[in-house]
Amino acid sequence: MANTDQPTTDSHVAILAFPFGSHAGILLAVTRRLASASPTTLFSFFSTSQSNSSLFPSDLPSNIRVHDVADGIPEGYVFSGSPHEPLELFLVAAPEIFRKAIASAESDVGKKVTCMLTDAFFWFASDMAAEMKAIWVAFWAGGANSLSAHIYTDLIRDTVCVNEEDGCMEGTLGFISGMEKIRVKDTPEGVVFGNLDSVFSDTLHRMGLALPRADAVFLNSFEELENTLTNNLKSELKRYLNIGPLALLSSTSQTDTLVQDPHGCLDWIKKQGTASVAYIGFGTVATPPPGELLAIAEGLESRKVPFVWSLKEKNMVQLPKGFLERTREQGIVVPWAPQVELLKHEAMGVFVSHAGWNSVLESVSGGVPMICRPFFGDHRLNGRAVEAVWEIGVTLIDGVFTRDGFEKCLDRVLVQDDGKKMKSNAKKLREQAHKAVSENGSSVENFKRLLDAVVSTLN
Ligand SMILES: *[C@@H]1O[C@H](CO)[C@@H](O)[C@H](O)[C@H]1NC(C)=O
Ligand SMILES: CC(=O)N[C@H]1CO[C@H](CO)[C@@H](O)[C@@H]1O
Repeated sequence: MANTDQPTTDSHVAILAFPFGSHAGILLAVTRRLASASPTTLFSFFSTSQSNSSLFPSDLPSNIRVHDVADGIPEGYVFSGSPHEPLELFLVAAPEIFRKAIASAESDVGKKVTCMLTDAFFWFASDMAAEMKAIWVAFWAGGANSLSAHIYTDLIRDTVCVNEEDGCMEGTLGFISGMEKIRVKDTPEGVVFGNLDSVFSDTLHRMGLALPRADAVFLNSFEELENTLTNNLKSELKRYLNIGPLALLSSTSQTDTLVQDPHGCLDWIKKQGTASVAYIGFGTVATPPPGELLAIAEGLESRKVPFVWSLKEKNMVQLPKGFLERTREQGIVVPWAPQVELLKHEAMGVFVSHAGWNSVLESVSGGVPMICRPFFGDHRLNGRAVEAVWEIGVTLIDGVFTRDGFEKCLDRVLVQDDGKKMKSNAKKLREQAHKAVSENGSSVENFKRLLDAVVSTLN
């Protein structure tokens, strides 16, 4: 039965979010843009209640409906403690969870789903959409390099050795157009090394095989960042749409939104010199171990670099004794920082980061060089692109902080000629990023194509 308070809808889009990390938040941001561009389309957004609660869905337009779905954790389940466990339980249960939730939403509104817009992880949406006679549009939450690593997983496995035989890890992926500078050892775990049979590795492998069947694949990036790889992926996928950087779009379209800055980071950075500040932030899922936090603190102190350090409250006790007092004039340590705004500030000199995709793109959007400390997944790949493809930063030696290693990186990026080159490369990318999201820019045109794919009714 159709409710009476529905907007008149000509199509019904089901959005299937991956309820971990930053995936659902970005998908919701894109959904908002689609919903405002197509007010007569109904968007049903599905995620777990835990994920929904962190998205603040209070001010949603009337054509977006949020639905809670189960988290896939069996009753009475005892966790073994592996960090991938909640993700894997959800992935295994996801097809049935979403099938039920979609059926219930369809009967609520009296309108069949015409498009499935899902996180790319949900490879099963390909068959599900076909059964429902709906189209499938997939959102890839990383960049082009990691997407390629998964699309070409079979080719990579067939071409290079698997599981670190023969010291082949230093070899490159030169046989994939656009990945010439990426080494085998930079690839995400589960492509050629690590556990190839885990639920997560299997999901990514199946995803790579399914995506060429998707009606469109979109991501938060811009074409000019990787021209060769863009052309390559356009030949593999039906519609390959770079629609970012979203960080630049949100600031232009929502000028009325107040920036949250509870700890006064923006007031603080205003008083600093041009390109002098180090911003240290590792996102929500990663924190370096205590020994590395110590190395960061010592490096900052010895090099006297002004800093904003975003550090979870519970980790602050691991800072060296007296560090906060001694550096009171030099920098601030805060439990949360307005990252996007900080990275846009002209005083920002270097972003010390885990090199997660959104962070990398935010740094590029601000024209800020990076020091990368990769943890897992696509971080090594992104760090490699930062260092060797775009030449806008460095990855720490052996991928971890030591006092000496961090000091050398700070010197290189902030002081030496090398760093000036990185800064100028980063500024060029920032210009291209701004162009991509301006009138007639590639990302603006791609967003129109995405809208077209999502709201066109095939049946
Ligand atoms: C965008 O494209 C249209 C149509 O080709 C053109 O008239 C307009 O001047 C362009 N705008 C910019 C900013 O290039
Ligand atoms: C439908 C909806 O908006 N769902 C929920 C998202 O999560 C919070 C917290 O669990 C709920 O209060 C919302 O109702």
